[in-house]
Amino acid sequence: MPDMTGKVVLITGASRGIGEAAARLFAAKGAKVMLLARSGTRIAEIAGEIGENALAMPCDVSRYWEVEAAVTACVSEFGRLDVVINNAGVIDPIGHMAQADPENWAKAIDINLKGVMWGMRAALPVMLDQGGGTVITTSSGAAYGPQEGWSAYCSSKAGALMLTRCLDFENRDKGIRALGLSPGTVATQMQREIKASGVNRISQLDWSDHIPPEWAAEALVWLCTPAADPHLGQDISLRDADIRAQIGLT
Ligand code: NJP
Repeated sequence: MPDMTGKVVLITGASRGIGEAAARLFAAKGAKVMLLARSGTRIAEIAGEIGENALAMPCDVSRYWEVEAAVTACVSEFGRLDVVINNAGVIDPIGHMAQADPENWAKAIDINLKGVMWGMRAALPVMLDQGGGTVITTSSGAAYGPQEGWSAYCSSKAGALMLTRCLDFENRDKGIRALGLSPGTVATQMQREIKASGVNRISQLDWSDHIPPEWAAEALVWLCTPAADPHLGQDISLRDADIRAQIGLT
């Protein structure tokens, strides 16, 4: 079982789903956790339940200055920053490109793509000063191929994967571990929104097809261990039976 004692982990999109499960699991493994999301009351409740090793700060990842302020607060409170989980994400807007509302479409890019870059940009100076750190981005199968109605989501996730690759390319030799997690389909609010849309084959999946968010959290913890080093600069996929076995998910 990976031990995260003494590590400081900042998690975006920690108000529910994969991010909430990750905050609880990293803390259970001994880490100090900083929870970020726009729903300030909810993350404060979760941090309160976790206890003294958790802090919450409202943050919209599409605003660089809010992400930078959160990293500064994390370092000032916990003294360092070992892991960033760029997990915040949205599926909206779902719809065909011919009818896309330009502002809504751009908002998804602001969150899913620019938000990932802001997490990397804000954390890197701290991590480089410390001599290293791990940056994990919650990726998606959508980074690799189109899905009907998901042009914003697919293109933002493809871009975020390229950010992981660029981060690794520029910084691996400086101790930065850049990785992505493609979780498969997970039983969270995002899948409820996908189901409600009725668009594309993923909306037709049965709820029992989805993995629990706790599995994705286990994978995020595993990605912080040297066992994941062969995957630096890439995504791992929880659809891969060999990866699941290595993590201990059955
Ligand atoms: O979704 P959900 P998941 N600034 O909707 C936050 C990827 N993924 O846990 O701000 C800051 O329960 C939002 O908080 P709030 C997916 O693309 C999923 O499934 O309070 N935070 C909430 O905490 C995403 O990257 C599946 O609304 C913002 C969280 O994001 C990650 O997994 C499959 C924000 C979303 O929680 C977590 O998604 C896959 C902002 N501007 C990849 N906007 C899947 N579920 O099947 C949103 O391949 N958030």
